[in-house]
Amino acid sequence: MSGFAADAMETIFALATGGSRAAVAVLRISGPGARRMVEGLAGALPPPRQARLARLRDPVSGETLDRALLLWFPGPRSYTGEDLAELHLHGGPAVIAGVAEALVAHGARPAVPGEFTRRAFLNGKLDLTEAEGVADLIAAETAAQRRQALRQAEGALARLTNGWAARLASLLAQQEAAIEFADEDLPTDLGDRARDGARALAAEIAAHLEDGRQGERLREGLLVAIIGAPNVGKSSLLNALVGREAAIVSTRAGTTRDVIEARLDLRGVPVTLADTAGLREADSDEIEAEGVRRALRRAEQADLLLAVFTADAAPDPATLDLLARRDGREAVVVANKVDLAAGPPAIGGLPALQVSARTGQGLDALHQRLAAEAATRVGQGATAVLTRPRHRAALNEAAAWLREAEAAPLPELTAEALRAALHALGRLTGRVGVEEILDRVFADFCIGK
Ligand SMILES: Nc1nc2c(ncn2[C@@H]2O[C@H](COP(=O)(O)OP(=O)(O)O)[C@@H](O)[C@H]2O)c(=O)[nH]1
Ligand SMILES: [Mg+2]
Repeated sequence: MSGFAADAMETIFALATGGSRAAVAVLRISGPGARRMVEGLAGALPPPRQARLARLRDPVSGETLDRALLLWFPGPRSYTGEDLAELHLHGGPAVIAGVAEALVAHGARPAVPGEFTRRAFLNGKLDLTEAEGVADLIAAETAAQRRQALRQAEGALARLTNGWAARLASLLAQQEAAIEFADEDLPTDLGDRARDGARALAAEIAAHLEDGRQGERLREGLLVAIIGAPNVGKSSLLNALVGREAAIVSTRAGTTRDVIEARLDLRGVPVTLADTAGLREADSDEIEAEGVRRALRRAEQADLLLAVFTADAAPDPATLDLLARRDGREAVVVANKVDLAAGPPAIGGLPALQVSARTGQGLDALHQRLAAEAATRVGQGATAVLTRPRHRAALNEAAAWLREAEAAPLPELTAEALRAALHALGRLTGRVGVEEILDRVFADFCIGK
């Protein structure tokens, strides 16, 4: 912990905007030296949270480096909780380099990735799940991802977890009271109440765990694997769906050898479409054989299979076999090349969408079908609160301890398990302070001791 204290003594700076050339670059400076450094650069600070145009000067030569907008956020009312200044510079590399050098001359150092948000966390401005939400918001590629990340950054999971932690702490307090003051004049059913409460809480947490991993899937994006025999038009369909030539199309069977992936925004849901090598025995060609192995692996990992057949030939056994063995996972079946022949209405027991990658026939319907499948799997980012495996692991652990608390044969063991459950919730938010919560709960627990 002393490392953090030493860190917090340092004043850090970083570009808040991307590194490429732009009209404006926002540079943030945070830490105890921010006031002195910005005064050194700009002369005087504007009033808190008000923008002012300022001439920034080199501390040694006095040369003007830029005319910039300056904002001042005195701690603790800032993103990091520390004194923080924002410089809206002209976005050229020489301007940025000049100001950065001047800040280093004043004793600041460049921030490491995530350091501003780390300081915000350490100063209690946000918890771990909110910090993760901020990271997700910055990475969000689609509307549904943005919605989910924003809710997370605004504390959806934090509020839920803190609510559970508060209830859990009061159960623990009751249980400990039942143990410690066993011979005093307390309600005798405190232990039962704690166990009932543990059961209810475990059920509530379990309900949130049964969300079909929607949040995690939305965050990562849905993986759709395109599978089928060589030459049925898998690569052509990928290209048609993403609207560009992402994969090479050729009359030569076995052209696609590695897995080619393209991102697609399906009505707000991010989807990775994986085009794979055609499924066939490729004993003469080692590279193609490896391509087929990769195709099968990707098909195993996929959330959804897009099985492609060609309307002008019988369905190939390898793809039919893979479809039959997809254990429970959804598959969309397509009969391609319907410009050459009418396709069968169903293949492998599933209705076959009639499409032509060449003429575009049926592609809208395919697009809609995929979007609907994606939406049922990940939603629109409006409900799920677990967005990372870390969240799931912590809640699984908490629920397991709660069940243990309920079943424990001794009051001491129930208390022990409740405490462990509380710790698991604490790790989720990064606020482990069990003792702190207990102190608070005990404080208004009326026992004359
Ligand atoms: N007539 C017709 N030809 C197609 C269609 N889709 C793809 N092809 C052709 O079929 C061949 C194989 O296509 P490709 O996308 O490389 O198939 P892949 O091996 O499954 O990836 C190419 O010559 C394509 O131009 C279609 O809908 N109609
Ligand atoms: Mg191909």
